[in-house]
Amino acid sequence: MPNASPLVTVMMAAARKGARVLARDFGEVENLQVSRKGPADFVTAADKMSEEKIFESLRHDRPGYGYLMEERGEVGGSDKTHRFIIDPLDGTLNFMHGNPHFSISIGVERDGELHAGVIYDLMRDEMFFAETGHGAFLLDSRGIEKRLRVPNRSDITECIIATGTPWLGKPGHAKFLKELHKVMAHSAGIRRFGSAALDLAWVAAGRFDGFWERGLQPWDIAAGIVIAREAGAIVQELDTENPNPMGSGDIICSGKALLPEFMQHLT
Ligand code: 2AM
Ligand code: CA
Repeated sequence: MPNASPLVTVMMAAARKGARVLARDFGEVENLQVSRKGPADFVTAADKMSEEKIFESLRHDRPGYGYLMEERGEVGGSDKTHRFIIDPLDGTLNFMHGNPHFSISIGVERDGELHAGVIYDLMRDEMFFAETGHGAFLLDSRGIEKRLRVPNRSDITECIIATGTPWLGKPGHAKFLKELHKVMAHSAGIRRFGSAALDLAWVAAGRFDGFWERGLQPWDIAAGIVIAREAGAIVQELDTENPNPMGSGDIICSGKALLPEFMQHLT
């Protein structure tokens, strides 16, 4: 991994430990589908165990760093300059239904700014990683590492746009339908795959040209923001253009040339 710094290497190692838990438990999910209770409790346990393994690994390698984790919440550290932001299973609903599209996302802040991120797609054995100022990379299942650069398409009619739809109990269904209506009328196609972390990584990889979603949590997007940015994408808050969408969780991301038209369809 010639392009991974010691810190990123530590984050990758932690992600692989969480992935071992998820890979084992994903194999069980299919059997559980048929039980009356369904796999929900089992999946919650897999989520928590993945997080424990990641936490244990990072705490060993970087003692003192702080944490924000989906399951455990905030854990303070003696080192006030670093904080890991962890989603131990992004795409839980896919995992629960036996759909092999989910990931582990680990971001790290330095002095309150997003600094580095890794997103691991364990079913495809694809490790996306980036560190501010050093570029974004994909280490693939053959062990080949390649630099990611977003293709700078400007014509939305040639673009695949990813999104996340609000689900049961989440506000904003009507607003989302208006946005979807506009974007699908102008773009080549819409995708909704269910892991916001991977959506951002896939924009970085040029598999999607843009992504927007509202109401996400910091752990869904922390790592993906760094990866997409380092691949040359613009990431910002929807509506305000604030460069840090972690507060509201309303995010838009695309190549620079596409952004003005893309944004126009979301207002
Ligand atoms: P999660 O799997 O960690 O929950 C997809 O729209 C994004 O929203 C995913 O990153 C997913 O992260 C998050 N999400 C949170 N609650 C969800 C739900 N009930 N259904 C679908 N996605 C959800
Ligand atoms: Ca998530």
